[in-house]
Parts: sequence; C-alpha cells; structure tokens
Amino acid sequence: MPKKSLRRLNQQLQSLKTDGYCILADVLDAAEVKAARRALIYAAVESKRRGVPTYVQGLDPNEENVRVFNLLDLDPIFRKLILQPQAIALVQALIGEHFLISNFTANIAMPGSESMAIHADQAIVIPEPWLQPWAINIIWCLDDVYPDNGATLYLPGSHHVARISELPRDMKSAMVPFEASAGSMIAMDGRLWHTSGENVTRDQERALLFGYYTAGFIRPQVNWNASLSAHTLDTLDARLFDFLGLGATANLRQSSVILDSEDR
Ligand SMILES: O=C(O)CCC(=O)C(=O)O
Repeated sequence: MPKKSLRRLNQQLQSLKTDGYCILADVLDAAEVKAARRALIYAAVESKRRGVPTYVQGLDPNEENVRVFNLLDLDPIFRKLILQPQAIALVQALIGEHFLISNFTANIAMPGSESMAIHADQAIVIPEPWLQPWAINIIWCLDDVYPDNGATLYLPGSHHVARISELPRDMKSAMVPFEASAGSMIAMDGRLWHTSGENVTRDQERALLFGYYTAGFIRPQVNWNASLSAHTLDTLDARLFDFLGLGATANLRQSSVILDSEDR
C-alpha cells in the first residue's frame, strides 16, 4: 500500500478506536451513487417479487422503513461494493485479517419512518462481554444524510460498553446523528449502540446500505449457501467466495492461534 494511503488508513483506524466510527467522504462519485441507488430500487422490487417483504414487523415501527435483504444476490453492483478496497482495508485493520461477510442489507428511510430499537450489531451476534471489536459495519450513503431525513443516531463512546448493565438509562436523548454526503462511507465499530433516525421531511428519502463484517469465528447472520441463488454462487468472485465463508475450510484460517508442540 502506498505510504500516503497507509497514513490515511492509520488515521481512520485511530478515529474508529477513539470515536467508534470514521467517515470517508466522496468514496463513490455521483455516477456510482446514481447507479447503486437505481440498483437498490430495482432490488427492492425484485426482493418483493421473490416473496421477501421490505417491511418486517418487530424490526421497524412502520412500513416507511424499506428494508432490502440479500443484496448480494440482487445485483452485481452490490457484490462489487462489498469488496470495495477502502472498506476491506478498514475491516481488516479493525477486526483482523480473517473476517467473514455476515450480511449486506439496505434501509431506505422514507418520509414518516421512525426509529427502530436501539442496538449494537456485535451484541446481536455474540454474547457479552464485548471487549474487542469483532464486528464492523460499512455504511454506504446513497443520499445526503442529515438529522431530518433520518440520519443514523449513535451513542458516543458506547463502543467501550462491555455489558448491557453498563448502558445509560435514557440512551435516545444522548444520541447524535451521523451526517454525511451521498457517496460517503461510514465505518462503525460493531459495538457502537445506534438506531435509525426518524425521517421528518415531507419528501426526502434516505437510502443507506449496511455491509456487515465479523471476525472469522463468528457465524454469519445469513446462511449464504441458502440465500444466494445457484447462478450467483456459480459466478462468484474467488475472494468473495472466501469472504462469505463458502470454502470447505471456512473456519480453519485462524492458524496464528495454533501452537506448535515446541511452543508448549
Ligand atoms: O437505518 C439505520 O439508520 C440503522 C439501521 C440499523 O442499524 C440496522 O438495520 O441494524
């Protein structure tokens, strides 16, 4: 990696460690944002056609949050985005070289959408105590994101919370929004507690993609063998195949922790 990129990556990693997140502006140009957004709208329609609802009761308070699951199966643009080099560099820098792609979904907060339950993504896949970053979200902003259109709200410093009992009582009032322009990438430590904001605009949508990556020993949220179509599986890029844990030796890569008999 060129020195300049390495220096930048180290600064981003530092922010992730200190603040629990970092924001990279202009990672996607306007044409890329437009193409990804168009693909997302088609993906929502196709997902519904396949019988997967875009509203899940219990996940969001109302139907104005449009959820699109299984993005990797719905358009090649998402298979490219999940491998975006700056995203992968940050994932590996925070949670280690051997990670798995756990999920890739979208949440379009339409006008009138309300906040979902406050959560931390690492807490969903692994029990407490959460002592290390073993999960990271890469959030792709396909619209400008600001408080009124439902910017994601996060609880500052909560990536240092190791147990549920350490969480403050009234979390919502202490939460602050991520603000970012379309084309930005927000990297968020999986331990940071957050929720979707409320979209109180009359007509401004807020489309975000959530690429979720976890340490290689954590079972992915999605069973990719079951969720990807035969066509997608047959045509997967070799690296993506590996990062999805689809290889026969999916969980044998943590070799650094295997001791030689001489080490004992
Ligand atoms: O849409 C958002 O702002 C947050 C979504 C989220 O945290 C989730 O889907 O787990």
